Amino acid sequence: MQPKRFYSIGTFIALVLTLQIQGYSQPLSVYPGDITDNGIVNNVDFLYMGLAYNYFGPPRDSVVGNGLGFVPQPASPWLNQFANGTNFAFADCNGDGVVNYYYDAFPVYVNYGSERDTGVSPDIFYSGIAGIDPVLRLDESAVPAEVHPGETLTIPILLGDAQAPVEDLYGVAFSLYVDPGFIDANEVSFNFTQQSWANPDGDRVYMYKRVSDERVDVSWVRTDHNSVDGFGGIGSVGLIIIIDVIGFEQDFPIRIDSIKMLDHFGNETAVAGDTIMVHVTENNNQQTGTDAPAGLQPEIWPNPAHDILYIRADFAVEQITLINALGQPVRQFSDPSRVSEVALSGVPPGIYMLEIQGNAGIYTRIIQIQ
Ligand SMILES: [Ca+2]
Ligand SMILES: [Ca+2]
Repeated sequence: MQPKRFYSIGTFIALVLTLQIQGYSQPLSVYPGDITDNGIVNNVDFLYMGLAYNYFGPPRDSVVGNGLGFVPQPASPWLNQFANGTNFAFADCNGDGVVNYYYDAFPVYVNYGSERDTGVSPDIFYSGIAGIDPVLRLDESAVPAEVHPGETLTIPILLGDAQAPVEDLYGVAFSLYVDPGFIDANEVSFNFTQQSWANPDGDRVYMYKRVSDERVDVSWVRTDHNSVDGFGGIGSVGLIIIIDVIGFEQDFPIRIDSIKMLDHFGNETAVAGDTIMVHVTENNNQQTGTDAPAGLQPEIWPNPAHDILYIRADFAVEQITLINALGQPVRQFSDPSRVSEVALSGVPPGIYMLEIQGNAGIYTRIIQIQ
C-alpha cells in the first residue's frame, strides 16, 4: 500500500505543478528594451536590467523580425518577477534566455524613447528634498571660476554626503540638462569605471543617451544583487564648452533631475537633484573689448534677447549698432543716456554683434536674438 500512497501524492504534486505552470504560462508580449513593460523605453529599463541580471528563463521559441526591434515578441514567462509583478522575461530583451549587458542593453539603447501604441504608463520620478534626502550633484568645487570656449571640463558626480548618506544603493538613473548655447549634448560623456564606495568591485554597468539638445539620460546599476551604502563620488561627466558660445560673460546652468534610485529589490529611495552654474568668459586672446579700461564694460541683458535689449554703461554712450552675421548694420541708435533700450522688433532671430561706441572706447558683444 505504501508505494501506491506515495504515487498518489506524487500525482497530486504533479497536477498542482502542471496547473501552476499553466497559470504562469500565458504568453507575454515583450517589446525589446521595455523591461518595465510600461510601454516606453528609457533609462529606468536599464536599471531594471540590473535587478534581473544573470537570471535565466525560457528562451523565446520564435522571433518577429530580427527579434530586437520595438515590436511585440511572444515570450514564455519566467519563474521570477520584479517587486511590482512584472515578469523577468521582459528583461531578456534579445530572448536568449539570460539577462546580461552584452545582448540585453543593446535593445534598450537602440529602442530608446520608443513608445507602444497603447498602454503607455510614464515613469514617475519622485523628487527628494535637499537637507533630508541624499543629493545627486555635480562637484562644483571641481569647476574653475572661469571657463573658456573650447575648454573641456571633467566634473565628478557625487551621490549623498556625510549629512545625508546613501543606504542600499543598487542603481540610479537620472537626466543631465545643459544649455545648448553653451554645451553640445552630443559631446557630453560619462564615466563610471572608477573604483568607489558604489563600485568597489566593478560589478556594475552603465549607459547614457542624448535625448535632445539639452538633455542626456544616464543609468548606472550594479549587477551582483548586493546593495551598497556610502556617499561621495560615483563617476564623472565630461563636457566641452562650445567654441562659438553665445553670450560671453555668462553663467550657464547644468542641472541633474528626474532621478530614480533603487535598492536590489527594486525599492525606491528619494534623491534630490541639483544645479551648478559655470561661468564662461571670453578667451583672453579673443577679447573683443578695445581700448576701454577694465571695469567699464557695459552690461547687456538679456542674452538671448527677444524684443528689447537693455544696455547700461558707466560712460556716455554715443552710438549703438547691431550688426548681422554678414557684417551689415541692421539697427543703429544714438542715445546719450546711460541706460539704453534697444527695440528688436522686426530683427530676424540669429546671432548678432552689438557694437557700443562711447567716450571711453568701442565695445563689441555677441548676442543672440530669439
Ligand atoms: Ca520601460
Ligand atoms: Ca538576453
